[in-house]
Amino acid sequence: MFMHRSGFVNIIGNPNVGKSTLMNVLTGERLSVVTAKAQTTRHRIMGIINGDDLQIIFSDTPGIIQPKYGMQKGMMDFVRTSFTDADIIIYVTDVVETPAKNSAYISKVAGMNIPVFLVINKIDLTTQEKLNQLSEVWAELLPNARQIPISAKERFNIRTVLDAVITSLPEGPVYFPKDEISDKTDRFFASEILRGKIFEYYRKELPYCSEVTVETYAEEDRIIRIRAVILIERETQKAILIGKNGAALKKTATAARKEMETFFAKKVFLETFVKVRKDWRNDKVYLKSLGYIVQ
Ligand SMILES: Nc1nc2c(ncn2[C@@H]2O[C@H](COP(=O)(O)OP(=O)(O)OP(=O)(O)O)[C@@H](O)[C@H]2O)c(=O)[nH]1
Ligand SMILES: [Mg+2]
Repeated sequence: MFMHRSGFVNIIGNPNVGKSTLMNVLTGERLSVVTAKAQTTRHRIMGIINGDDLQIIFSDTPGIIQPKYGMQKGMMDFVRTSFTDADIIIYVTDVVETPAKNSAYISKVAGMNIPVFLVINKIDLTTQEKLNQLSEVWAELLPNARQIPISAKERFNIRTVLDAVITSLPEGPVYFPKDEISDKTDRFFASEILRGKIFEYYRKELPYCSEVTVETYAEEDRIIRIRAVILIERETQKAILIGKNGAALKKTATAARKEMETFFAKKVFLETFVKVRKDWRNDKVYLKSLGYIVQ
């Protein structure tokens, strides 16, 4: 008899350990923005692998933090739901962070009744001896988890993660149409690409005070016309964002447009506008329209 297997494989862990990099290499798509800065990912982003007899729905999630703003509370709600609807958990750590950093969440993972894979990432940065020591510490913290050391950046051992997931995948329905690779829209990906460039090109708190919304996304035969608004908290940040004679924003927008053209495989016309909204990260109306408060 034909059996279809499917499930939600939720990728959880502290900021900056490489969750988004891992989801991108597992799915072979650049669905999630990766930057050197912590707290890059703000939403739950699904990346789907489809086969005739299986559907794996990975979820990339924001790094676990103590929320200070309404926006961060929303981010942690995405993490919480990812705990409750998971069929399989991939808990990501790396060779840089202190293992017991997040004891509340780690005991939560330890007590779960589903397969848990502890992925130790960035092994390109360590030695076998140090990795062995780290592995022993984790074996005490998460005794039921299968450990898989990887380097997401160098694509080392990714196949092992995928095989482990496929082996543990339960019997289940087709959750998404088989031609879909994510739950997110093109509009979302466009806004994320621009936000990623802001994370890359600006320093200090500016990236954290900014958000991007795509107000127009019009796909024509040969070109996609995108109008994006960058939301920022203060006038002083607006000046930095735009730069002298608009040079800084121009550089950022050009890099974003090029990445959009690769992502959508089409020419893109990108217009950007900057809007100052004091304390938007605590503004319920904004947070709702930006998808941080889900009802
Ligand atoms: N050396 C090394 N760096 C890596 C590896 N995987 C990811 N990185 C880097 O680690 C940084 C963070 O990667 P992300 O994938 O954005 O991490 P994340 O866990 O999604 O971070 P948040 O979204 O902020 O929670 C980036 O600079 C990556 O290039 C790896 O295997 N080795
Ligand atoms: Mg991320």
